[in-house]
Formats: sequence, C-alpha cells, structure tokens
Amino acid sequence: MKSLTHRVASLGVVALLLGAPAQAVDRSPAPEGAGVYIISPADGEIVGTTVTIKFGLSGMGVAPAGVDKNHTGHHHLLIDLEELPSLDRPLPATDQVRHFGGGQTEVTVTLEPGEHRLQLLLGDYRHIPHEPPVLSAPITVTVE
Ligand SMILES: [Cu+2]
Repeated sequence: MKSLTHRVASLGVVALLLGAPAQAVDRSPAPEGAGVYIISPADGEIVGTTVTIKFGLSGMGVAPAGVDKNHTGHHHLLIDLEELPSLDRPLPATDQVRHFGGGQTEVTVTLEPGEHRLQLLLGDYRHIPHEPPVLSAPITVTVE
C-alpha cells in the first residue's frame, strides 16, 4: 500500500512536470482603442436558422492567418462559448471557436432554434489573441 501510494505520488509529480504551463508567448500588441464588434445581427435580434454575421473591426486591420503584420489579425467567432479559451496560446478550432484565417469579415451559419450567444475575438497571425485582447461585447440572438 505504501509503495502504491508512493508510485501514485511519483506519477503525480511527472504529470505536474508534463502539465507545466507552456512558455509564455509574446502576444502581439493591440493598439489602444482597438475594438471588434458584431455589426449584425443586433443584440437581442430574432433571426432565422440561417443567419449572416458581419464582423467589424476598428483601430486595426484584418490580415490572413500566417501574415505577420503589426496591428492586424483575423476574426474568431465564439458561438455559445461559456468560458474563454486560454489567451496566451493559439485558439483551438472547434464548432464553438470558428477561425476566419482567410481574412473573412462575415459568415453565414445555421443555428439551432433557441438563444445563442455570439462574440468575436481577434487573433494574430498565429491565432493567439493580442495584448490586450481584442474581444467584442457578446450579443444574444434568438433563432426561430
Ligand atoms: Cu485563427
């Protein structure tokens, strides 16, 4: 029992080492006053199941992923995401974190009926949010 406890403890140490935070990355700077926002739909709007979401950006420029140019980035649409992903590493690509690495400024999505929360987060050429993060206010739409 004692040795098992010891072994479990050792495994715990190894797991801690393996799970140590990745090296902090240098996040790309965002200029003061930069902002991202959802142009449409409007917060609280009732929309159909197929909805076009238009992305707005001020104080910065849109550039495709992979293009390292100061004060630019590409959009990420967060759909019904309850908790923000880590901001010091590349954003995951999931159904809830959509990347627009081609520099797109709108998307048409199909959403299930009900309430949905939409938010935009700009990422740099590496898909890493800027410092400070350029994050929109969330909006809620009701799909009917
Ligand atoms: Cu991205």
